[in-house]
Amino acid sequence: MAAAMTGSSLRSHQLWSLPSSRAKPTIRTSRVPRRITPRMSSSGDSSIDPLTALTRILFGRSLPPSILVGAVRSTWTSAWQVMMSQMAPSDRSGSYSRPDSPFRRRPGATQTVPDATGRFHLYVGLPCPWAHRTLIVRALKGLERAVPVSIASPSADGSWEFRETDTQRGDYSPGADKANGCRTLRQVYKLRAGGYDGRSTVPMLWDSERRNVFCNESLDIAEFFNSGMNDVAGSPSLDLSPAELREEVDRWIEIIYPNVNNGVYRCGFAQSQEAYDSAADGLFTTLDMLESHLAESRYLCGDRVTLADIFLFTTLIRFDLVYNVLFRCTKKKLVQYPNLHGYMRDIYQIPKVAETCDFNAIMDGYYKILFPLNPGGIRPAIPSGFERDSLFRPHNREVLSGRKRGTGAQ
Ligand SMILES: N[C@@H](CCC(=O)N[C@@H](CS)C(=O)NCC(=O)O)C(=O)O
Repeated sequence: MAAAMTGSSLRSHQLWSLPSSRAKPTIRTSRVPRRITPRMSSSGDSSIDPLTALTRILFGRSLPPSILVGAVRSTWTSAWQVMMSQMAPSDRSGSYSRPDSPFRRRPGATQTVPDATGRFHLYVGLPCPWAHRTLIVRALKGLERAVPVSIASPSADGSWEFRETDTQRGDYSPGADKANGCRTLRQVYKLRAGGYDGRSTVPMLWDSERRNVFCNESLDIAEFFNSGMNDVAGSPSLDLSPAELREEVDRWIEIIYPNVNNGVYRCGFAQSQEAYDSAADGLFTTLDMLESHLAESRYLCGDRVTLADIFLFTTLIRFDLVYNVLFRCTKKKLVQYPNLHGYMRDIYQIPKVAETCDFNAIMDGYYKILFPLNPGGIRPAIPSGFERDSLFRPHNREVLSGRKRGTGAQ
């Protein structure tokens, strides 16, 4: 095919008359402006749509007058600001400030809850990077049977709902609320004694015994899954935050959270140029630092995967798919960072991790739902380097194992 695409053959009509058994090329030719003939310049075109007809009556074939552009621009900007302040609350400088999770578990998160099979139910949505953390830790710890999951879908207004009609694709299929039979996540939150009228976010861990929200902060849920349910976990000996590395893990999390995990949101949800500039600077300075660190170290804390890696991974796997484009994290693509891209593939290839990554759900969940950022709702193509095959390419990062290293997270 490549050989067939020379300049002359692209121009040739023969390209379009391939035998029907062969795949048709999707390259289109555009109509080249032709010499004007009296017929083409006539304005009596009966096939134009009503909107085009109206604008032709109002403005002829020229652009709308600047007074109209100005009026539409200020109306749209006001509407945008209202929608943004609802979707992404910001401080006075226009910087996104993520609301705190009201149901926290730290420091009790590390306490073991005995006999916990079936007591807890996890609510997640597949596009959400915070929920994704909990799904990965649940899978790696072998908690699938002990902690059943319900997968919510984003609705048009950005809240979470359960759709019975979605086809079942195993554990990670969006569908009904299996614990409480609710239609929306908001209804589940409201079931708790005392009700609730805050944000109904995922991930949320529901305590079926006490009929209450146990926790809705991903960090706490991940820590609880790591160490609080070992008597019912399939892999109790896997420790993603071992005592000897805990300080280092926490230090990495403290660097990654504001600059990368939340940093991409601070770029995408910025409501002033200054807020965006500062978020983008923090994000890319941190990515550059991580790129150098990961040249020497297989994972963030050496040869062992920790919670810090899982937390970084769920942002990296969405980077070129979403954040680079929709959130304007444009300085570099993740594929331009060879160590970070290899590191991301290393984690993606850990058994059970790839199944938790649903690229269609991720892309739809951002491009089709975050209306103020993408009013047309058009979802771009999967960028190269992020197709499933590329992510399964060998990463060769085993060679870094066993090397002496600095801790990096100072
Ligand atoms: N701090 C929370 C953040 C969770 C969060 O913001 N989840 C988003 C989806 S990515 C959500 O459910 N938003 C719905 C809303 O704000 O109403 C965590 O890490 O668990």
